[in-house]
Amino acid sequence: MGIEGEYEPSTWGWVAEQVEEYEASNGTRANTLRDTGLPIIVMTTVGHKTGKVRKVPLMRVEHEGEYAIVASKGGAPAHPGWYHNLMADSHVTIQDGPAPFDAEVRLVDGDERSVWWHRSVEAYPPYAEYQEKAERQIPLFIASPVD
Ligand code: F42
Repeated sequence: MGIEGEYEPSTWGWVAEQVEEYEASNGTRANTLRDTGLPIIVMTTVGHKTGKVRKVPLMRVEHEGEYAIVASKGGAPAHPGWYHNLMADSHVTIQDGPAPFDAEVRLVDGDERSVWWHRSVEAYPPYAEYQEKAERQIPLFIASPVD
């Protein structure tokens, strides 16, 4: 099914460049966060206000084919813009390697969130610092592939 429409790159240059190089290389380049060497994925959403296609690199937190989507924005006080896109429309595409696939996201809480939060911090330890810094609970979605 995919997501179609006009792509609007992020206003953050380093983010837009990472997406561009990741897609151009089918995920073989720009597939880690800067100098951390830790792997990323690229999630595509539709802007709930603009209708434009939005692409966000995120840390790769995978478990049995599902992915954590951690709306940390580096511990910023406000949720990232894409959080609102996911709340309005749960359909996304995820690229983790050469080909994107369709997925549905759902916001999780309670025990389920705890389990995935631990997995997320294991994959990318700075999430713990971001949570301490942020005066909000960092939203965590799970993305599950759909046919
Ligand atoms: N961000 C995370 O939150 N978690 C991660 O694990 C993460 C990892 C990561 C790895 C590599 C990398 O390059 C970036 C990484 N980021 C991570 C940053 C992430 O990719 C996003 O850039 C970041 O979360 C900020 O998202 P944002 O949507 O707030 O982006 C800003 C800069 C932006 O470009 N915003 C747009 C704008 O014009 O300001 C709006 C985008 C948008 O979706 N607009 C909606 C629309 O309708 O089009 C409206 C949204 C609304 O506010 O209601």
